[in-house]
Amino acid sequence: MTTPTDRPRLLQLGRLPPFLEGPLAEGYDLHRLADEADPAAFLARHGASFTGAVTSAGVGLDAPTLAALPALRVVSSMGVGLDRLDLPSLAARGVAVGYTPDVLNDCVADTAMALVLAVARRVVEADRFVRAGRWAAGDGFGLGRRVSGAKLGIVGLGRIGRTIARRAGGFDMAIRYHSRRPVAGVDWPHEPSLAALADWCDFLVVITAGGAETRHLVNAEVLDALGPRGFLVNVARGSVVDEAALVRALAERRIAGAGLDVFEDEPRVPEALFSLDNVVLLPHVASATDETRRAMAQRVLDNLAGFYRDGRLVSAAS
Ligand code: NAP
Ligand code: 8YV
Repeated sequence: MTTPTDRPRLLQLGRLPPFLEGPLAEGYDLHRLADEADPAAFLARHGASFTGAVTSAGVGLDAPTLAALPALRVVSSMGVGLDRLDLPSLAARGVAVGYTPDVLNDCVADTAMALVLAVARRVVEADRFVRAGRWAAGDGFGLGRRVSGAKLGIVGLGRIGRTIARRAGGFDMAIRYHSRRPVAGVDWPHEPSLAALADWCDFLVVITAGGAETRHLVNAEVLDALGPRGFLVNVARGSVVDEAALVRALAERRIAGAGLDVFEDEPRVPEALFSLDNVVLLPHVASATDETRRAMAQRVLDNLAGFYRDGRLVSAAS
């Protein structure tokens, strides 16, 4: 049942935190698609009444939903990744797209460093060892690998990649990076070949954009170049790494270990990883702090407010 209102009518796709849903429901005529028993039937009847959609990086806006929203003028997405938004189709329709860059750089970079330290110093494995009573039983735990002064390769020196590099500098790490083009104004050496970067480094941290262009950028060849003393950390998108090749490389100890925040078919994680002690697995939480998620939520609201005020978003994806 829908009732006319002066407030712009917004369609909510997927779950959003209460500190975003609350203000959205106050400022807009918000409708959650997930509340509908038959979302397709709902959209067929009411799709034309929505001028805005609010979503998140992990949910995006799929083609059937976009087609069912003929009056859509703005999409506001919580997150920086744009791989689940069809930007060319949205642009062709004249739909403005807002997202939340920069406000999450610090926390995602912190998580990348947490994974570097966790896999190298075997933090999670050591915790399991203590809880299982093995320390008390007199078992030996063995040695980890030194992080300070080690070599860090960054795949994607964008906003977050640069933030990771600065943190790694604090650990006296040597830094090189790979991206399609060298980044102007930075001193870290650019490595045009990803395999060569993997061969050079001790830790390969992946923080490129997702999507078709970066699919399986980190493949079996890159993992073999990383080698049995190299660690992979992925805080970008699961699609950037050939996950089947990664599972094989980890199981066969052809790489030393991996710290993974993202997976190819989230929230499904390959079961073969569960029994490996050389991996640390996170449920896509790199930006998930109270402070950062609130800042992201605020940017979602600011993008919508700007658009409905004068057509200008604070952070427009173009
Ligand atoms: P950004 O500033 O746009 O940086 C993206 C970087 O990826 C650029 O350095 C870009 O350089 C590089 N890149 C793009 N395509 C490439 C390719 N084919 N080969 C090599 N490098 C490529 O983005 P950001 O804000 O740092 O965010 C990066 C990504 O992190 C997001 O798109 C998102 O998917 C992911 N992310 C994940 C989480 C999480 O919770 N795990 C949180 C936030 C973001 P060139 O264009 O020069 O190649
Ligand atoms: C979150 C992310 O998963 O920003 C991104 O691209 O992957 C993460 O910050 C998500 O968008 C939270 O809504």
